[in-house]
Amino acid sequence: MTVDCIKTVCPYCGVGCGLEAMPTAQRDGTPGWKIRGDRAHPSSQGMVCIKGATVLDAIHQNRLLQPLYRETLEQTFHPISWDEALDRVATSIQTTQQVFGKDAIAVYGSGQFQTEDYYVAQKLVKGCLGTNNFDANSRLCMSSAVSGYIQSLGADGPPCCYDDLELTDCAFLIGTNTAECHPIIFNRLRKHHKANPQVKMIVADPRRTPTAGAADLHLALRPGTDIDLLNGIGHLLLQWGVVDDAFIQQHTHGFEDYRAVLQHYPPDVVAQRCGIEVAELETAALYWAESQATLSLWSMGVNQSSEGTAKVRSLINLHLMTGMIGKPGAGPFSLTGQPNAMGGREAGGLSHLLPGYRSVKQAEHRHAVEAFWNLPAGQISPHVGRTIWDTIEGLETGDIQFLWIAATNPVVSLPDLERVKVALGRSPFTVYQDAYYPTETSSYAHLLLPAAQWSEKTGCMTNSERVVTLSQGFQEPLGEARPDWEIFAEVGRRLGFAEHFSFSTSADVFAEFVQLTRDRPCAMTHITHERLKADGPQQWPAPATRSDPEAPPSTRLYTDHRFATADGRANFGALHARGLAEPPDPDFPFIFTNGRLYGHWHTQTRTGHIEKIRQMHPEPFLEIHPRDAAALGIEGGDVVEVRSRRGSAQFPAKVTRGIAPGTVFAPMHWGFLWADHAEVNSLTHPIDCPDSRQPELKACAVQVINVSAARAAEIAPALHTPVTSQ
Ligand SMILES: Nc1nc2c(c(=O)[nH]1)N[C@H]1C(S)=C(S)[C@@H](COP(=O)(O)OP(=O)(O)OC[C@H]3O[C@@H](n4cnc5c(=O)[nH]c(N)nc54)[C@H](O)[C@@H]3O)O[C@H]1N2
Ligand SMILES: Nc1nc2c(c(=O)[nH]1)N[C@H]1C(S)=C(S)[C@@H](COP(=O)(O)OP(=O)(O)OC[C@H]3O[C@@H](n4cnc5c(=O)[nH]c(N)nc54)[C@H](O)[C@@H]3O)O[C@H]1N2
Ligand code: SF4
Ligand SMILES: [Mo]
Repeated sequence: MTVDCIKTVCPYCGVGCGLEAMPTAQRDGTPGWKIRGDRAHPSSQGMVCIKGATVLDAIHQNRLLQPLYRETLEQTFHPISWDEALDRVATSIQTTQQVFGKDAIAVYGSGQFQTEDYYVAQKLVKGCLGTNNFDANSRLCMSSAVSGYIQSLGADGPPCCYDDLELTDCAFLIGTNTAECHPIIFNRLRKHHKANPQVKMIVADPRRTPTAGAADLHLALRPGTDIDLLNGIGHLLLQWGVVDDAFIQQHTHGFEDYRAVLQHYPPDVVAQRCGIEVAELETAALYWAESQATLSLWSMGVNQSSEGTAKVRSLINLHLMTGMIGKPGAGPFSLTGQPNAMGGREAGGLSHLLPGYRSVKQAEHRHAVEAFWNLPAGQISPHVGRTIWDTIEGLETGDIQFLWIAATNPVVSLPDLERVKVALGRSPFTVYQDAYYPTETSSYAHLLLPAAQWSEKTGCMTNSERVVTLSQGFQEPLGEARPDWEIFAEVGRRLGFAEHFSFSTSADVFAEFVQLTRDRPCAMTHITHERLKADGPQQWPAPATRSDPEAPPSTRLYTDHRFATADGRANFGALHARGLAEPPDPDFPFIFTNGRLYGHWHTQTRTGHIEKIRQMHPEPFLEIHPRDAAALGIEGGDVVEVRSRRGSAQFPAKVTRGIAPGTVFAPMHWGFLWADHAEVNSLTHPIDCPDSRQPELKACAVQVINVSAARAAEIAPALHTPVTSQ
């Protein structure tokens, strides 16, 4: 029998490239699979980067194959049956509820869930268990974009599409290293830029990244000065009269207050605060002024900030002032980090959200969802649940007694790691559901549940341009691994909610979920697994499902300039720059920032096992400007110690003009399983944006110490060959 190729989607970044799995015979004759880009996929048109191309290489290594349990963290794990594992989870939830109350339970999920996993978890936690303590790692990633869109435009949802990459005449990239982190989006933009010399590309990033290297103008701003920069551009546009008066009058609120704020951002003040030249600022404003269609792209340099929401809104302000939204080639476009952080937002996967872009704070939203779930009125709590950092604090105080972590590795990715480790060490019961073992987080868990992963389960993922693709499974889960949604549903059944979790396939789950999107901004009632298989990827919102049949097509949002607010007008934000939560000072004189490398994915559970990628990025490093290096007597390759008020880490120095003086950078990928003492998050702090509650992972104040040659040998970060589990 011949097996056709199976269409699926890349499980790494939010570009959401289409992949095809092709059956093939391996060298020893056994059947296997190989991966290639799906030319028919509208978002990626057959392209893939190194991560997508090598994804199959890491699926079989270091997997968690069966449930493992231990009474205390000091003990070693022993295998238990699924039946016993699920009973333990259900019993522990019941006991916790009875003794400590509903809100003593917390669940921490991930933008690497499929939409079905997210949805079943929301129904279980926010519906059946009656606590909103479900948060996801998107809190560390996209939550500032979510709150910025909601406050400015009335609803979440990136308004642009990837075709805009080829239609823009000015691409403004701020706080995003698109070339390394969203490579296929960057490829599309770069081709357009190269073919059309009049098209401008501006990159605002403290580092000279490969993205910045391709730009016409690189604004190497000081970390945390984005609002100064954006208001500085606004000031000049206003001064030059580059303002769409008709758009502002008919479609917005709050321009006068914004105009008043802009008066405080004259070029000389802004340039000085940002650490750039006045001429550079003027050039950036000029490119905006000359453009008929400006497209802004942003990611973590903007979102991961104690003023993340204000940064997002300040960027959207520029688009509202110039009317650059809802038209081809223009608009504010957040690049989603994880492959399904978008689906997570649709399914309500943060502690203040409910499915269908609803909010736990709105009574009519709660009632609609309670009724749909066939739960008593008042079952969903009106209180915003704990963010993941609130949960860490809850472990410290004893308010959280049961913690369930899935598809994320917080013992690498949360800020202030030493504090996180101590808090997790105190957790009475931690369940950890992951595909791999060991990970840094498995060291802090009592019960490990083996999760089936990409290629072994079928479900939906939504990419940055609102395109939903079916990620089809094509091989059996390894060992006893099970899909996340099935595990949540099974626990729900054991807790007495048999009828609520009677799904037999993920297609059933999806069919139920999409009903909750009816007439919502993320309307996708027309999408089913069947349709995705037959017709390929689908974008939302879909006109066919709207009550208004005259509704414009869904490729771009707000083409009619009616925004998702009560009166249809967008809101300017009158926002001043506050700067970093922990600015440098004489004791901690450097700003430490951090980020990603092209080949590695986060905490390396997959990419750390791929030889080609390991060779590409053999070790962690600290980028430091030659001026700072000279002052400290540091030469390339010297081991330096970086200390913050919370912890320290050591890295070989990489002396480079690619980083702004006064700022140092290290990659985030090396947790304690991969190198000794090179964890960036031992340095970072958890202070967050008051609106989005997203922590300022991108900046903290540090000292940089040149470790003498003698000590260097002693403390050089020993690289680990990954431990093989089974
Ligand atoms: N290769 C690879 N690709 C990935 C991922 C991965 O792990 N590896 N992860 C995915 C995920 S989940 C995400 S969220 C995205 C992240 O994608 P990006 O946001 O592009 O990645 P980062 O490297 O974290 O940060 C981007 C840039 O922000 C800059 N920056 C730091 N502070 C500031 C500031 O104050 N202002 C400005 N303007 N810039 C600043 C940094 O110098 C850095 O170059 O990537 C996705 N894609
Ligand atoms: N300092 C600093 N810290 C950061 C960031 C930063 O820029 N700087 N970025 C933040 C951001 S934007 C993000 S998104 C996070 C990412 O941080 P994490 O989410 O902690 O990183 P990952 O390595 O992607 O972890 C995903 C886990 O899910 C597992 N997994 C894969 N597929 C499945 C599946 O189908 N089911 C289950 N159950 N498990 C699966 C993998 O084995 C892995 O352990 O890091 C955040 N932390
Ligand atoms: S760009 Fe992102 S989605 Fe596309 S292949 Fe690379 S990692 Fe996968
Ligand atoms: Mo992310």
